[in-house]
Amino acid sequence: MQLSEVTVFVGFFSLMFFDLIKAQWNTNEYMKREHSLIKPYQGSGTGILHWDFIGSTMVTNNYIRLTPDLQSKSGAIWNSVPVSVRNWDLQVQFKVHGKGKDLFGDGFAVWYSKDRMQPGIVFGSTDLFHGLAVILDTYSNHNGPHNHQHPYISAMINNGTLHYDHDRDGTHTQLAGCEAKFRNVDYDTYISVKYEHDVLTVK
Ligand SMILES: [Ca+2]
Repeated sequence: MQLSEVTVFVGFFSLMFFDLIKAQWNTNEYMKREHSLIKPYQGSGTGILHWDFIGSTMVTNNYIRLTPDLQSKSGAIWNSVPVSVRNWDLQVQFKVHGKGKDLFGDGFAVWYSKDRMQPGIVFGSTDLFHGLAVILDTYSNHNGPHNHQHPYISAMINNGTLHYDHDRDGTHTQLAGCEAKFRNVDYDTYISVKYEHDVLTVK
């Protein structure tokens, strides 16, 4: 993967009621302000410095909601500053909740991609993307063979030639994945994505 040599952006996307409470980007223990979302998100102006949002995304002082608890909604928030460091480490604090008992939304993804602000069918961004997607899939389409439960977290790398297949929940293009129970829980969930010395670690 040659991500350090291209211009990449960070984005978050969801098709569900999702609150992004905090997102931080660390490089060698040094937080990069231009890649971080820090409270209060909304200052005196209407925008967020270094971040752009589209679709149903709503920003308040305390949280960023990608989508409301309604059908067929999508939203995204993208960092507007290209990433120039080779090794990086980011954390996202989030909550996935709604009025439904169990099923709501398709999921969301943390994007490290060249294809910024391009709404599409793959968790709010474009198919045939360039870069990395860490996908938090909450809906089991499961029309093909796989035996994991949902929610399911997986990583996918693309050079613009691979299609994400929702019918198979992306399993044939994933690098790896695991189940994680983050839907409709009372507490916030944290995900850590680290890319260091060509090794990707998601916790
Ligand atoms: Ca799915």
